[in-house]
Amino acid sequence: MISYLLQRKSKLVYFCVIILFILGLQQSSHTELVNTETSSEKNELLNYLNQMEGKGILSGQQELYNAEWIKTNTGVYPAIVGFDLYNYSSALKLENNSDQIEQAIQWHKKGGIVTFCWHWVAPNMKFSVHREQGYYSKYTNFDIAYAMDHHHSREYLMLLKDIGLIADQLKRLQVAHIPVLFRPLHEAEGGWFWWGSKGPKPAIKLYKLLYNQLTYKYKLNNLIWVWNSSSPVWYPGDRYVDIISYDSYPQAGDTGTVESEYLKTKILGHGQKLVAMSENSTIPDPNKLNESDVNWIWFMTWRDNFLTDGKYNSLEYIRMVYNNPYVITLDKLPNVIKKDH
Ligand SMILES: *[C@@H]1O[C@H](CO)[C@@H](O)[C@H](O)[C@H]1NC(C)=O
Ligand SMILES: *[C@@H]1O[C@H](CO)[C@@H](O)[C@H](O)[C@H]1NC(C)=O
Ligand SMILES: *[C@@H]1O[C@H](CO)[C@@H](O)[C@H](O)[C@H]1NC(C)=O
Ligand SMILES: CC(=O)N[C@H]1CO[C@H](CO)[C@@H](O)[C@@H]1O
Repeated sequence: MISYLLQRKSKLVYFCVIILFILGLQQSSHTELVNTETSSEKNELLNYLNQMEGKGILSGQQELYNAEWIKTNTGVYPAIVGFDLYNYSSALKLENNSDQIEQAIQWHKKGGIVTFCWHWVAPNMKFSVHREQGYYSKYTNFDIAYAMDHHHSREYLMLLKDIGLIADQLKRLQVAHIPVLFRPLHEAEGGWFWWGSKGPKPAIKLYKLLYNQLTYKYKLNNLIWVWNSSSPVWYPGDRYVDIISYDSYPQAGDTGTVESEYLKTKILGHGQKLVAMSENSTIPDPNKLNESDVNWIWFMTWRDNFLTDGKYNSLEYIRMVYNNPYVITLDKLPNVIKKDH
């Protein structure tokens, strides 16, 4: 009998712990800054995102010209525009022939939020016909595991050099007081990009190298670090990540809230990290999001056909989304983000 009671009791305790955990998830969702020496712009943006959790979803679109398409077709701009450091990869030998930084500055002057990913062309890509797609594992023999285990190797030094080039570019944004939602080494766990091709260990090592170099060597304090994986084995750790994101490519036209991935991602950050849908084909229905406890902080539709082909998102649906009260568009961003510098 006593043991029966004890059993009952321990079940009750167990139950309470779970409830407390769930409550904790809802109450304490508050992203601590991973890097303490941060710019005030970064703090303000992160504070704003924390405030908005569960109250709305920020709209995002990859590429400024696609954001212009949204303005033309819906009457409003998205809150976030996504850019790519791709063309600054040293292997492309473009000698700074990219205007993504200029475009980002222009977007910030309009009051918008900036996010960057980096389709990092493997630094040893030379005269291959596939050089321009040298971020795919299948087009490069760059061995990230070897590089990360041999700090005197040519490969490792190449990585350091590329990180330096990127730092120069990101520094231009820091000088212009622009906080950046920075999402490097995205989709690592897919394995289709070279930084993920040798499994989680070297990918995490590279992510930490990137973090430490940009933060401590190059003193960048305007980056909000966004990690793209909901898998625990790929997670670099709370100290290196501000926001966790999931890239969602559902069946065309599936407007669900993607709840299970949301929960997985939320638990990975111990309930403490904001969760974003960093790439998105079909946009989740804001009305369903408002009714649910699925609090993606932003969505970002990938470029061109994902936005405009009418299959992933019909024009009528895009108009509904962008004019929905739950969706934060550029005109709804507070003045604190829209500072003129
Ligand atoms: C990279 O540069 C090429 C050539 O200038 C341009 O067509 C392309 O849009 C650029 N891509 C990105 C992501 O900046
Ligand atoms: C590329 O841009 C960086 C940062 O603005 C600059 O330091 C560097 O000299 C440029 N390189 C060339 C070849 O123009
Ligand atoms: C969310 O739904 C509630 C209940 O239907 C509604 O009152 C509220 O206006 C909605 N909020 C937004 C921001 O859409
Ligand atoms: C975490 C996370 O979201 N990881 C995702 C990153 O993107 C790839 C490709 O979309 C997904 O497969 C991962 O699950």
